[in-house]
Amino acid sequence: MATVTSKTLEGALGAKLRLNFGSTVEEATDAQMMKACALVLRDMMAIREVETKQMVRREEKRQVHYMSLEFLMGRSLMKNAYNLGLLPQLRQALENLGFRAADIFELEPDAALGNGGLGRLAACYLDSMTTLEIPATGYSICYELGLFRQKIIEGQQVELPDNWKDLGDAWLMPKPQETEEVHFGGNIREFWADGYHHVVHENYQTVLAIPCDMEIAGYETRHTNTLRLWDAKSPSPVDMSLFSQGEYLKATEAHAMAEVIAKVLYPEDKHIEGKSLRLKQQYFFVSATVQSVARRHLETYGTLKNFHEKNVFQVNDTHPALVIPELMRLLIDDAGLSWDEAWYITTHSVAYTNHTVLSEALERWPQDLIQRNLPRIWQVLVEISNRWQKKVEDFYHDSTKTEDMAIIWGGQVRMANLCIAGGMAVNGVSGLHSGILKKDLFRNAYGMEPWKFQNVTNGIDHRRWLSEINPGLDRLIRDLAGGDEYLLHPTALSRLDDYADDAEVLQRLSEIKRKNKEAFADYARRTQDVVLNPDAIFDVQVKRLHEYKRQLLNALHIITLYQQLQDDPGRSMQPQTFLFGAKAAPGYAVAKRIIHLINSLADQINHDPICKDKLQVVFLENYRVSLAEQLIPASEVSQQISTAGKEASGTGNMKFMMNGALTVGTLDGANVEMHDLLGDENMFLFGLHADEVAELKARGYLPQRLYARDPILRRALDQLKTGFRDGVSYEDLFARLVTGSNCAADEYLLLADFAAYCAAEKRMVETYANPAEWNRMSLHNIARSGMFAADRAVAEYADHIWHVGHR
Ligand code: 26V
Repeated sequence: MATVTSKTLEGALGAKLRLNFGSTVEEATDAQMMKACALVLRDMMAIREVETKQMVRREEKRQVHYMSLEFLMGRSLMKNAYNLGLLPQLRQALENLGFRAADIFELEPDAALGNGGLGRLAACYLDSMTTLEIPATGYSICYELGLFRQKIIEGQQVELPDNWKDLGDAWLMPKPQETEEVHFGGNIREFWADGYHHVVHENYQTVLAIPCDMEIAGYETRHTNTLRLWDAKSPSPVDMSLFSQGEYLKATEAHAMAEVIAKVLYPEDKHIEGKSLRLKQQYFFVSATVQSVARRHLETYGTLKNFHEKNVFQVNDTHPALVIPELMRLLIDDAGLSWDEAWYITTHSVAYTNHTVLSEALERWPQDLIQRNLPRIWQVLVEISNRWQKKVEDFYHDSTKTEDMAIIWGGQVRMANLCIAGGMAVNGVSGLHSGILKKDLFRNAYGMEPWKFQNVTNGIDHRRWLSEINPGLDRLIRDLAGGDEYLLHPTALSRLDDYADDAEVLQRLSEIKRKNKEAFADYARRTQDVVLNPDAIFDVQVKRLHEYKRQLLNALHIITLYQQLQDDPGRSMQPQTFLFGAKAAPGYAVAKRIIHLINSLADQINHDPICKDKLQVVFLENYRVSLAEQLIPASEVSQQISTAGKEASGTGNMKFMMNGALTVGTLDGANVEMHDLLGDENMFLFGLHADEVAELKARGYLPQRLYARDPILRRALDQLKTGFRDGVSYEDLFARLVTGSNCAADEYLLLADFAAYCAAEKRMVETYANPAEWNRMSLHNIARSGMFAADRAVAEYADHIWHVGHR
């Protein structure tokens, strides 16, 4: 392709504005300009996408189908321009046309089609799969409303709808000619004819699945992949037979049922509710995907018998688990294969990643829900379950193991066991987590089929999460570590270690951080209406709000610091600014109370003159990808303080490390691997280890004792009861930690880790007083972070699970 200059882009943008909005450059609003930019880049990617598809077909390559109910994409304009190598030209073109590039970028809404880590991981992997030139497609639902927008009103979370498509749909390309039909309800008729057993699904309701494709550009490659988002439509606006009988409302029911499927992303990320709509979402996107992949395969190869050689479905947690019975159904009912042939193909084309060990998040569906909504899938599940159960019995001859490994049991369908039975690989997302799967959660399955179990430690898109969002640091790395080599070879970052004692380099690093802090303070003033003190340590905890992540432990420590300051208001101290960002699932009452508490505490501290220039607490509203992109480069301390054994991996931890923040953390998830790379001396580790947590719980954990014994802890906890100047008492949170109510007190062992946490924070602050030491540690963190690039993780999937080649 001819080189694209800013002039070419100016011409293309002008033309788009005329053709799509009937507007001149002078008349165009920022929003129109943002859309025009998206459309111009989309055109370029569309051409490449066609070429990529032709190549994949011609060379008969094996393809990866990454199935996930969530893709937390965030913004795409800057990212796509960056990957296409056009970011400087686009900036220039916008300025030349009289627009502020930064304003245009900031106008783009986040595509928040995900809750948190699991969805963001899928987005990072799409980037890496494309950059590594792996033929891959992501599949999900084209939710009309993404994750809710959070407002804080009087200290409390209020949820507002996220209408992202108003502007964000510029990236979507509807492909109505590739619509699939998905069938719900009805009944199954079976009969014998011509010596064959026939199965017919009758009286079902049809929902149309219409693909809306989003192109994914790779970095320094023409290879282009697709994120296929299925939109749900009813085949007819009304049921004419009911309509003509005068049943007007009833006539529109099917229509409403169909279209509600793609209405909204479920905002619960750690708790499953057996909701029929959620099941319908899952089957809708699974069935549409399997049909569309099989259709393309048939077009290319004329048979499905080699399906597993050319396709692999990666299922992101169990949410797409119905891919297993759906593929079986299609191979048997539609393609006429035998059960054994179909099972061989299925169990050689599905791989499962587990993302949590929390029992409340393990999917189990009431069997009657499946029976009613998916009658044919239910039959297939029963057969899979029976055969699996027999295999387990023959292997173990142990009824407790049969029960533990069962797929259908006690009126429920257990999706993780289905994935283990029907998949060729099962992996966890960090060394510790994969070990827990083998030793604990899935120990019996591991005992029977150990070869299926693997680990792939998570990774992040370092081009987005370092180079794109932290241009100052990017420049330093290019100067020191071999130019842009690290962008495709992230371990080149390790060359930074050569400069550990170079005072000039360390000085530059600290100036970059200082600039980023000032830039964030500016952003926070504009968008959050808070004034941050850039002389203070930026100590940050941003992630979904969950008790196991222990935001409340962070808050208790801050209460202690405040109480110490009250005892001695003249005390000189290193100023600290504690920043929080977190959304709580709307139905998770305790999480919402913790948000309220943090806001009450912030209100108290920020209004107390003794805290001026010493202590500050800020709850950032509406934490999301685009806010993370501003905040992380400015952060100095990364709080990763989950109860050991609970956080499967964490990926925020990696983003902070890569941007030179130092971690205060427990030995949990990928923190363990960070610690392996960094040693005790380059992070602030504290707290019980995973095995100690288990032992303590087995012995009988008594938080009341800690409350009685430790006066500092007791005083902080008592403050929860008293509350703060807004007069709200947090006695309920106190009870949850100390006395327990309907559950055991302090499930996540905050009290057990409190003293160690305070000590770690103290070490951190002491180290901060020595800038040379701090900057050296920061540089070392960046240097060691290459291991956490998604490119490494995706290459491991490609080599050990998918068996596909890559760049
Ligand atoms: C569960 C459910 C239950 C039903 C409603 C919707 C929903 C959505 C998500 C989930 C599973 C959440 C699991 C999850 O997000 N795990 C996170 O995955 C990250 C990527 O592997 C990992 O870094 C985090 O440690 C882990 O908590």
